[in-house]
Amino acid sequence: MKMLKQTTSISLVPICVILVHLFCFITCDENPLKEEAIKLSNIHKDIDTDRNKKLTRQEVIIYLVANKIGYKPDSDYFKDIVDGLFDEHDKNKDGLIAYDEFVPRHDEL
Ligand SMILES: [Ca+2]
Ligand SMILES: [Ca+2]
Repeated sequence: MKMLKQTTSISLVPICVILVHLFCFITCDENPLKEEAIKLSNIHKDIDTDRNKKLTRQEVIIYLVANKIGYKPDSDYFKDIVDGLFDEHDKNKDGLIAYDEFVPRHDEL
């Protein structure tokens, strides 16, 4: 009777990644990056009204209007905010901001 260790799922992840995660978990109790990730995660959930983990321009616009960011939807300033958001976060340029594009990868919530 052999005791088999369950290593199948862990072996898919490079050990160094696990070590980095552990190191962060132990040493960075008040990690500002983690707080930032949690904030971004909540913002993403707030904007994502249909809960498909992807933000469309329409969802972003509704959110900005609801929070009175950018004053008027037809203003250039408002358009700049939306364009800026998609320029920054839509990394694969598919016109949607996926959860993984918006929230830093190291913090898997
Ligand atoms: Ca959505
Ligand atoms: Ca995208």
